[in-house]
Amino acid sequence: MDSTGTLWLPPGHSTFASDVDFLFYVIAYLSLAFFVIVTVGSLYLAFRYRNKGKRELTSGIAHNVPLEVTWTLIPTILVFVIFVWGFKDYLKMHVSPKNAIEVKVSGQKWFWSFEYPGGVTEVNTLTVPVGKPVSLLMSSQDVIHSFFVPAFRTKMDVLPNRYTRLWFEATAEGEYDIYCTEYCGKGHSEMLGKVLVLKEQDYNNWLSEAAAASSSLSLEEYGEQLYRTKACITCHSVDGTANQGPTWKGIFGKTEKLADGSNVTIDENYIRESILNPMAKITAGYQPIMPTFQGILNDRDIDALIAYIKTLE
Ligand code: HEC
Ligand SMILES: [Cu+2]
Repeated sequence: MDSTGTLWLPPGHSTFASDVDFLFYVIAYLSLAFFVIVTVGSLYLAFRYRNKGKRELTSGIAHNVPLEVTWTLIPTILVFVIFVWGFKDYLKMHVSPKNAIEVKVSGQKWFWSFEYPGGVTEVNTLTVPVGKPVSLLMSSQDVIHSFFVPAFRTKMDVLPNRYTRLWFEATAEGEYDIYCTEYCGKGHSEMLGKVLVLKEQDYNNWLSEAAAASSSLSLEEYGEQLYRTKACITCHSVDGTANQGPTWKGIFGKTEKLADGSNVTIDENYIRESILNPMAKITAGYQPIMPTFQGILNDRDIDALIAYIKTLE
């Protein structure tokens, strides 16, 4: 949940920000309460039993069981409550969900680099979708750094020769600061980055565009890559064998028979429609089981798949 921020931290924009702030305030105010009790108590006792000039004998009290039990039990219970509460929040923050997007983070003097699924890399900007768990697998190229995103209330050391992990789920689009919080040398204070939180669709578009731009693949090669990475391969063969879906071999330009008895020519628009709205026209002899790729494949991806299909003579 979002939180409004504290005296020390900016407004929180991750799923656990409000939990962290709440527990923080509970501990801060408890400490303040005990500080007041102890300080006021000792001032009072010092004043009440100050040296008044003449010596008085005390009654020789050795102990007071109810009082001692109270001052032992109450703090013990409080400490246990804080421990269990904090431990639960700790687990929540440290065990990443299985479906998290994994980004590889590398810290080095004095910048951050990020590697996304598919091999896209970025420096000092971590681009993520809003409302999706993102898990960071982190290591350092040189000394110890620490990855801190105050707005997400999450921080983790980044070590050489070892992986550490951190995850978060951003709850609002925007740009948030990344700091290195482990003194790592001269440029430490300039080791800054940004988390760019985008709508899921924008993130997907950005990622596939970056992937297309970063690789020197031709449109056809990129299409072949999508065929394999976007699961088309599980249902469509390219060698002529029928699978759960029709083979793609030699289909471009051919006339296809549809389940309703009509015919269509397989062209760019038919392929595009088959990908975005597979239920619109069902190929004769097949079940309507193809999932829609609306929102998963962008225009460039579709162009690439069409280009790839054209190569399958
Ligand atoms: C779960 C299986 C499955 C997956 C995954 C799948 N398809 Fe299909 N696809 C089918 C089936 C079944 C048909 C035939 C029925 C229909 O038209 O919906 C089909 C039809 C098509 C057609 C029309 C072919 C023709 O001859 O009429 C195209 C084009 C197509 N799929 C492209 C794709 C692309 C591109 C992907 C991957 C991004 C993909 N499919 C993933 C099952 C699948
Ligand atoms: Cu650093």
